[in-house]
Amino acid sequence: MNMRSVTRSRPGRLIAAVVLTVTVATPLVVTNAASAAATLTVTQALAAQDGRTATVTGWIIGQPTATNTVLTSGYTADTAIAIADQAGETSTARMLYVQVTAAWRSGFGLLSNPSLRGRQVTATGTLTAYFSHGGLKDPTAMSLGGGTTPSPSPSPTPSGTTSPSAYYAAATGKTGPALRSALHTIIKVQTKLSYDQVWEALKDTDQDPANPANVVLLYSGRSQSKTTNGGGVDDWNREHVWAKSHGDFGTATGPGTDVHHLRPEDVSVNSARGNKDFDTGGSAVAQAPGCYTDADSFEPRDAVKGDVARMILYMAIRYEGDDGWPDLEPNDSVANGGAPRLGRLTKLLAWHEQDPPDAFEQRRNQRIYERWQGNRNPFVDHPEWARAIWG
Ligand SMILES: [Ca+2]
Ligand SMILES: [Ca+2]
Repeated sequence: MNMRSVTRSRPGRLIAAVVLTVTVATPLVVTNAASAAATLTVTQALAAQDGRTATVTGWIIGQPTATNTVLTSGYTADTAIAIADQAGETSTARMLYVQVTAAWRSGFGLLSNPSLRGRQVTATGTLTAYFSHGGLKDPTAMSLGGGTTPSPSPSPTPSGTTSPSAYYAAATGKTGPALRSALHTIIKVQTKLSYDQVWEALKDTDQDPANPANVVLLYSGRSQSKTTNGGGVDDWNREHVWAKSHGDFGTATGPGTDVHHLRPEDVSVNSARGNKDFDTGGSAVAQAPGCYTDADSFEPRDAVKGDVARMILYMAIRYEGDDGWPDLEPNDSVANGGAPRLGRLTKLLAWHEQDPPDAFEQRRNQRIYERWQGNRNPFVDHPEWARAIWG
């Protein structure tokens, strides 16, 4: 049996082109859009494998036959399809395996309909493991969309994302400890990246809006080529805004690879910040105009003071000590050492208010949600929640 894994095949494309004309003549839209619930991307569905019912949209990649095997030609059954946020996806880790139960096989099985590879599909069902892999089972609705040609764009469709109001439904109207707890439950559902994947993510999340070949460095504000990442002089590397020694979480998959607080920064500026707490004052930092540092603290430039604060507040709520990582909390000290604490909270709250979220920060939050982790920073979406929790 041909167990070829994910590869492109030119003959397959030619056959697909011929069969497509038949598909167009007999539309396969079987139900109307199911439920009023928001539609998830594949990234979000992979982050929410908790048995919930959800509607997910993605591109059909092939037929899963084992945990890490997806056939892209030579299909053997109509019983399952693998879908992804990008039509050209090749990593099974970024695919959702969708069970195709009997009622849907004649319309959506790849053995019967090999031309469906590359088509966009929307399915409603239970988010739970399938083939020991992120899955959607027992579909109650399936439909095709997106036209007959896969979008050349690598971006998922903005319309396929949950609106912040639906995302935060369980937190709405709460305050204090109840709000903290509701937000923690919402944002801890996420895809976790490897430290290597963080490079790729930052090139997307921190892209210079004026130059897509560049990223913008957090403290220095410099726009710099995405490809100059590394450890050399004037390279950019991965700055942990919540310094990783504060809780000693390192760079294993977890808080040390959570891109909500990881940012591109010049190697020497990253070093100048080191693991210091945040506070005002000190002397000017070389290569980072507007930043200051002294023996025990670092002050970011005005334009990102609020960004820094919201990243720290995110970390406080995301990490509550219940999933094998330390309970991270901001406090008012600048002598926290290795404790899972970061200061100074009073300054961070003031910075949060003087520098509210801007378009760059909002886009970044949205990209992390849609494309990388499937979770959001609540303080970018709802700045008022900082005072609702910390007074
Ligand atoms: Ca800002
Ligand atoms: Ca915490």
